[in-house]
Amino acid sequence: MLLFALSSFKRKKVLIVTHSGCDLDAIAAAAALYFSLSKRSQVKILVPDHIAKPAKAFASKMHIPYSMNLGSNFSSFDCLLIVDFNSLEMAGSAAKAIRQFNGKIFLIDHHRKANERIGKNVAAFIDQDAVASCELVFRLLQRSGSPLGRREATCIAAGIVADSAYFLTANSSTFSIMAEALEKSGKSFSELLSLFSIPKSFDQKIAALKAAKRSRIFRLGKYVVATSDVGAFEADAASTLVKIGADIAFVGDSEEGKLRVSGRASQAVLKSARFDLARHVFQLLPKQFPGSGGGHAGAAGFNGQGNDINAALMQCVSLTKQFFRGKKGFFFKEYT
Ligand SMILES: [Mn+2]
Repeated sequence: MLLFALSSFKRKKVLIVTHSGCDLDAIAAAAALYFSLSKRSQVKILVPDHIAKPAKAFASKMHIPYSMNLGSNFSSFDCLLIVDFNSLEMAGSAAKAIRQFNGKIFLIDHHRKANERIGKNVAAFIDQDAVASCELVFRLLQRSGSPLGRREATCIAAGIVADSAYFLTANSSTFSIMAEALEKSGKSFSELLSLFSIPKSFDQKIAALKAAKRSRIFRLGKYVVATSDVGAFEADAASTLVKIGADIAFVGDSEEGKLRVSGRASQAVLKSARFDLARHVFQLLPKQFPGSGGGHAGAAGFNGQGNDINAALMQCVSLTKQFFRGKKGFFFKEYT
């Protein structure tokens, strides 16, 4: 369902806002809109607080201008165009100014609708079935009869690759949009990827390999759980353990009384067992260890106080075990 057209922005001062911790889909969707609208409107992009590395690299290579802070008041703009989020919680430091904004708010997103609406005067284009906000931007440009220029097409293709996890969650319509966007971008697929791929640093490679070398391996029914400790890049190392075979990985570090644990889980365990790292492990960790934990089903973390990383990692394993205990085929053993 399309509730607005690009003509709504004609000759207006438009502020495009991405979520805080802006990812590639968000910056690419914002930029596709920016390039398209700039011909007839005054447009700025706001990225509140923080931008992820691939998104930053892409913005720099594509010459996408954005600000990280525009003050606490958006009254110099006629309207806001919110991209890739629909809850004020994701707006970071821009939340207050969005809440107080008196003009019209437009919104494009593919996340689940938040319980609380972002404002009163909102025209929202939300489709949870879209793999990326860039897919929705493509549909908006197409239905508004706006030609897809090289830069817009490049942005749309990049956002789709990133948010579909390199097409893992793609459907046939993703591929037809991708085919058109890539053709109009004038780029090959590998040229597109080079706009946002970040080579791993030396330290990152060592951390991932050390995590594998020091890992403890457990079997939980048909699933493999791995734990490890490294001095840095825990999240990265946990992803690596999942890539090389673990269904669930916990990697942590304790330093000067501070304790951090990152968890990652494979799509297989999320889907077939309905396991949720945030709910079943990380939100429960603070009962034993002072600190706070949370995140998503497949990627979550804990930050707190403590010196005993092994105890924290074993508590993660034990909470995971509790979830699987009583399920068909349950048994537990450590591989040594
Ligand atoms: Mn997205």
